[in-house]
Amino acid sequence: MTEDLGAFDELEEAPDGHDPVGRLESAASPVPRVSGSPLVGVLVGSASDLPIMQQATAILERFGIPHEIRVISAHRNPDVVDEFARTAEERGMVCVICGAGLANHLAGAIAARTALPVIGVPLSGGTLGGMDALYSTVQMPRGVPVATMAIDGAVNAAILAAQILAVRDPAVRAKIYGFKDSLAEGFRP
Ligand code: RP5
Repeated sequence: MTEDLGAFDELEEAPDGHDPVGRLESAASPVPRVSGSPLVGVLVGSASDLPIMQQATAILERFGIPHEIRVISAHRNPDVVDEFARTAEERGMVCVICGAGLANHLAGAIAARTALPVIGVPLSGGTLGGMDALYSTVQMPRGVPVATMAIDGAVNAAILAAQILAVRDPAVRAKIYGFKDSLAEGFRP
């Protein structure tokens, strides 16, 4: 499960010791452990989605944002999806990231049941290379938006979630600006 964590590896091992998110944490701290009730829920449709979607949790970890990751499928566990979506807000969540492949109905199923913003990540695992998941995530009917990332765009999903939190959280906002400075300096997550 560690084979495809390129973005996180780069954050950890940026050239010249440049650690755009981590520099805002203790310089000595490797990967900060984030505690507290989760503000961001990361859902994946299958355990096979974890290698990509753990790129999102790695970014959230670096930003110091409490989160949880759960494997629940819109098709295989519809009752769990229903329960998660209906209780996420009362459990203190601020947004939900959903990553799934093939016919990705996870993000839409969550968005149908909560007022929290939902970020969808179409995953590339299937024979159509993720175009199936992209279309099924982005082509939501009017009235039920899902903020759809690029295929396998787990890193951007986490950054967008952080930016949503940053609206009300000056500490996270400062980290976002630090991260943007690092992008201007050449860092690529
Ligand atoms: C989707 O089907 C999952 O999100 C995954 O991307 C894909 C394959 O799932 P598995 O057969 O590997 O469980 O629902």
